[in-house]
Amino acid sequence: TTVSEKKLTEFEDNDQKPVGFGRMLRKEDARLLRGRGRFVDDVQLPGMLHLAILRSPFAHAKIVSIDTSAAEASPGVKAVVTGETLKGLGLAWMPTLSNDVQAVLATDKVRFQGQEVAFVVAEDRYQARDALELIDVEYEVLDPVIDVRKALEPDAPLIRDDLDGKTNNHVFDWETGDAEETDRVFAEADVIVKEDIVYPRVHPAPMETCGSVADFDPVEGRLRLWSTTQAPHAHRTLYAIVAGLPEHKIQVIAPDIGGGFGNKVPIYPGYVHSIVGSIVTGKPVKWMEDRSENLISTGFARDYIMRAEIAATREGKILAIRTNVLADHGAFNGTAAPVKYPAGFFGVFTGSYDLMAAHCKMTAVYTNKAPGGVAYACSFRITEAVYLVERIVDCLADELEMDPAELRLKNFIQPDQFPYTTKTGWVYDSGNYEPTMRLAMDMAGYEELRKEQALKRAKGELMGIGIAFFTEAVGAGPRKNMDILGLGMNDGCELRVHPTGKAVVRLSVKTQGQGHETTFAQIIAEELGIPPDDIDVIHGDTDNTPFGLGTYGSRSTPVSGAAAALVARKVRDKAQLIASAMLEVSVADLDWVKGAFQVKGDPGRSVTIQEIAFKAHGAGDLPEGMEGALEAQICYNPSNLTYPHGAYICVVDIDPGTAEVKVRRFIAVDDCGTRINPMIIEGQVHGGLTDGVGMALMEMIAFDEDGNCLGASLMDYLIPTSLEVPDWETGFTVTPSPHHPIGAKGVGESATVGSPPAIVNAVVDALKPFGVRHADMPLTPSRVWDAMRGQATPP
Ligand code: MCN
Ligand code: CUN
Repeated sequence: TTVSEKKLTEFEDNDQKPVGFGRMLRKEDARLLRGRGRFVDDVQLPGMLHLAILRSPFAHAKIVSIDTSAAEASPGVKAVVTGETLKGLGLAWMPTLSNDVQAVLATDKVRFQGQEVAFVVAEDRYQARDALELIDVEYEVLDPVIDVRKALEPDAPLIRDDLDGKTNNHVFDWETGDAEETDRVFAEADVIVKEDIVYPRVHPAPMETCGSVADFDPVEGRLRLWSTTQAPHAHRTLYAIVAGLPEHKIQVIAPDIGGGFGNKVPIYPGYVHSIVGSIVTGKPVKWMEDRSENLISTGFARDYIMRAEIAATREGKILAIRTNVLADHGAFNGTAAPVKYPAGFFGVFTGSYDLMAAHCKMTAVYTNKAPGGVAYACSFRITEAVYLVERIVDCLADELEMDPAELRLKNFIQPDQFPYTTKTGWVYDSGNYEPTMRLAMDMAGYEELRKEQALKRAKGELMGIGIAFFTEAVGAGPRKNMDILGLGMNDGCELRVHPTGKAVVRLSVKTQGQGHETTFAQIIAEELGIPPDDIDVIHGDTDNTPFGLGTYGSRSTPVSGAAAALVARKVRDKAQLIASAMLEVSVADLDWVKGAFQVKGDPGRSVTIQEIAFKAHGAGDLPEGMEGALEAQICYNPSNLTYPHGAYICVVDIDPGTAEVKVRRFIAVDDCGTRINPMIIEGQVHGGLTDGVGMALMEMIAFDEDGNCLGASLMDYLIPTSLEVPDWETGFTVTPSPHHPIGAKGVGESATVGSPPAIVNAVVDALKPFGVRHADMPLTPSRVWDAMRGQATPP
């Protein structure tokens, strides 16, 4: 071994390795840190061709003609495919995850800048790109709909004239809560505060862009597709339905994924192009986006314009919240949310507070922008919901001249109220909010910070303290009311313990960096007492894993994590029968001590799980009626979502001369129930907090009035680096989920959900001396500068 490898090994050995839950270095890092990861772009197949996509330069334009002859004659080119070609195959349109349709390649017109118009397959990537330049498309430019507020005006250009009978840009109306009751409570309230709040369009921007390698074997009629997908099984089923290929002849492989953040949930035209390309050429075909393509054409996030109103008593008892939302869905409704939840889980906008009434009315519209909507660690739009409630609660605190921490503490749902049904019908499974809030305040030294702020204010210095408290609903979801395009949201899990006591567990979810290869081994280890290093986690390959809906909405732990624990318990039950035969005592006389069955009252007589595993496969008889082997499988349908919560406190300083915001401190206390691997949880939280700094201060996908995307590179779409973020201060409380077999709740998106309001609340708090009550993200120096001068920047 080299010196560095030796060092790494020593470090691993020094780290305590739990048999079960606890801190443990990630098993996958041995591969990823040594550069041995295998990503889609690492896939090289014999004779593989390369695909490049011609994209629309216009946001809205009629396609008059396309001339591909020069491109076809270009060196190395094997195929040029347009929408017309696909139309002939019935493949020009595909369903989206929201029961809309999206063009695989544009036929009639283009509807957003960056939309797919044609593709070229060539011997190498450069030849494919060069040939794109030779495709001659004649466009007739149309007026675009860019301002979402104008999308429903009677004279607005019609975007979706492909839809039968469509006469406007309306996508859906959605309502939740009780309008009448809410109006009644508002009418009787002492205090009403109203604010227009915009959550701008942002982009998940994973380090690895999207891509695929398709390999269609015409002899066997088999398709193998390596693709950047967070949901391999759901994708496979949709390919089967769309392309009419038999599902058992399709293998979707999601190899290592370089970050997903929701960007890799939808099915993109590019994946379909690579499949068509392979069928047409008879060769494997690789498609890999560049950064600009990823930023302009793949799933965006947020883009909600929200009017928030809150009603309260003079003493600060919050009575009701109502909101009106205008949602920009882009040119195709490509949102990936459970079918019955067109606005995702936005319905949890009542937050962590015990209200008398709540109501939301939402209108979603088409615009000439890229499709998407549910992405970027959003927990199905809980990002928007939490931002709304935590911002408007701060506005109320300002109106009442109350401390924002005190106002929150006064209105929390109390521990004895759980399970708590919100006024919008969500059943919060558990929670204990005050200790979490108090811990964050203690860690921050809240009283001291307020004193420091008062002193600074007296000197004209700008310091702000922002609080956000959130409750999330994660773990979609119960089959009774949650499905994606008719597929129930449950997860399978299979576990095999080999004769020597090593095990393999097969999951239907797929990690994109969350560390599943470690934490799922830890779940099995906790249940069976087999060391995590002896348990292999197989995932991301539809041929080798059970069906399930994949990783998003922080559902892996709530759903698949439960499946893993239960499948291990099934194995343990069988192991107990074998142990009783081995020890010649009845099953009831056995105690489980982690890793072994022991005769009650006689600890000297015991058999380990490894010994049982050998017996299960070994010579000699097993108990009457028992098959050999030690394995089990399960399909888990959760009875409810899990409801993690957290208290975040942010301290900012603003330079009065440049209006630059510096995040000085950030305290994050998370409660995700039982903690499987605290190190991984901290990593998830650190990442999500960094996302929050990006969204609150830097990130926005903006458009000019012609619909040109202004954030098409990482020079223009700013994402934070280690320089913009502080040393995160994390803490935790533990309120286990009562219905989850190990009491765990999801955490993968908590910090992205909770941090933007904490940061914005801190900035607005700093700007209080200027009479500022609200300012919209991203709080760039120019926006903060405008806010200081009493000018609102148009979104
Ligand atoms: N975990 C734990 N104890 C808990 C809860 C979770 O140890 N009580 C661990 C889990 O075992 C898992 C990780 O934390 O290793 C995240 O678990 P979970 O909250 O179940 O979320 P998922 O695994 O389903 O991940 C999805 C979530 C989403 S939806 C987005 S978006 C996001 C996020 O994860 N994308 C990520 N975090 C990301 N982190 C990385 N590195 N890359 C992404 O693309
Ligand atoms: Cu909303 S992003 Mo994650 O659920 O894949």
